[in-house]
Amino acid sequence: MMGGMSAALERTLIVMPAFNEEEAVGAVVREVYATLPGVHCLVVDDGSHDDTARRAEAAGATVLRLPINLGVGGAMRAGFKYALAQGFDNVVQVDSDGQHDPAGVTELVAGLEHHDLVLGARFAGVGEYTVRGPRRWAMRTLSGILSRLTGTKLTDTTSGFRASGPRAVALFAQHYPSEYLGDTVESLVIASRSKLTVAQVPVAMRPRAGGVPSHNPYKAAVYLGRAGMALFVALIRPPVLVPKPVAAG
Ligand SMILES: Nc1nc2c(ncn2[C@@H]2O[C@H](COP(=O)(O)OP(=O)(O)O)[C@@H](O)[C@H]2O)c(=O)[nH]1
Ligand SMILES: [Mg+2]
Repeated sequence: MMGGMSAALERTLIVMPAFNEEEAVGAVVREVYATLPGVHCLVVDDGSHDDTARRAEAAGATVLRLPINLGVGGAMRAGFKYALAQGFDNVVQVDSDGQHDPAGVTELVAGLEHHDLVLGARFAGVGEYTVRGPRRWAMRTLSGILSRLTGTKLTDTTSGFRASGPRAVALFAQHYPSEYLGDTVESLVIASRSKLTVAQVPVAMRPRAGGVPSHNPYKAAVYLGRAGMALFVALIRPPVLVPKPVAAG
């Protein structure tokens, strides 16, 4: 069992989207390597104005520097393309601010044995992460819709803490939404329409280790409308079908 997990971790690329995260990114990269032996770590520095890239590199990560800001979705798509080109089977998104506990990655990757996409859900009874106001309401509504769509109960569809298996990596390298806050939601629609299977596992969420969140109250208020439209657009798009990979060995 342990051997199986470390082999799976060696085939896993941790992708960390980062925008002006110089305060936290170095420690997060170090924690990822300390917690997950054999894993590779790619920080996608999305046009930061600070020392993010240098600190990530100093901590041992491979750094992909985007010359202009593409947003989290654009950065993740670059990460998926990199993973595909370098022959990684799995991608796990871990935020650069320290909110995602690398210890949760093991369970997310274990879930890939049976599913194409495994979400780390923050409200499934572990930890104390809370969100208030319209963002919370939006998250609940979206979770209801997406649970029906994916055929499995999802309670936290906006979580970026998630693992993608080979079929999801191939799909997301081609199609990954880049709209603000729409990436997490719309990618689930794209996955379910491409007949990928989705599951969730409970994870604890921590406070940021430093720096400032990218959200502000106005943007969060616009979130539900945006996400709703993203959902609609994703639903009218023709599905992308990904062939099942031939089993190795
Ligand atoms: N690539 C990229 N990453 C971003 C951008 N904005 C935020 N991030 C990263 O995305 C992750 C989540 O952002 P954060 O502001 O903490 O959002 P929250 O945790 O949902 O409040 C962090 O690792 C940020 O560094 C961006 O414009 N581009
Ligand atoms: Mg955060």
